[in-house]
Amino acid sequence: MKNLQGISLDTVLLQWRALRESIRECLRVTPDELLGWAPRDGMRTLGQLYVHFSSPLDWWLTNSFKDGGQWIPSIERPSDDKTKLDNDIVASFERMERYLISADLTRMYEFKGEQVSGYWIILHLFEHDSHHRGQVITYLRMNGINPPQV
Ligand code: NI
Repeated sequence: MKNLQGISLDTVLLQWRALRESIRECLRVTPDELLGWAPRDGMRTLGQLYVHFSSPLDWWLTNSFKDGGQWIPSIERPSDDKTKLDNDIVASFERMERYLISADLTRMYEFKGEQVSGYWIILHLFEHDSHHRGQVITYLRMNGINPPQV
């Protein structure tokens, strides 16, 4: 089986950075009045979805990678302020990049009772961003807003 660790971290970060820029573009075309909108009760609002791009990265960095930084739970972050949402999306990714530059991704970490590698975590977080960007795009289209091209 091919060893995926042969993919350089630079390649992963290049793709991930582009994904994050696309998420920021979604935020730019989101009207302020839609930040509190959700398709139905019990689902995250659009604003809460944008919070959900920064809080999980901070969670992993604080609790698993233990980079010494802070994690603020989603519920304590404002979801109605586009400038703050954008700043947090950028800051959480820059924090991840700073950590990854010197990280040993072959190291194993505990997650839900299992051992996972740093590579697994990065792939998981990339997939998480991609999944929720799709959700944001669906929300935007349901409101007649054209999302950026992927
Ligand atoms: Ni999620």
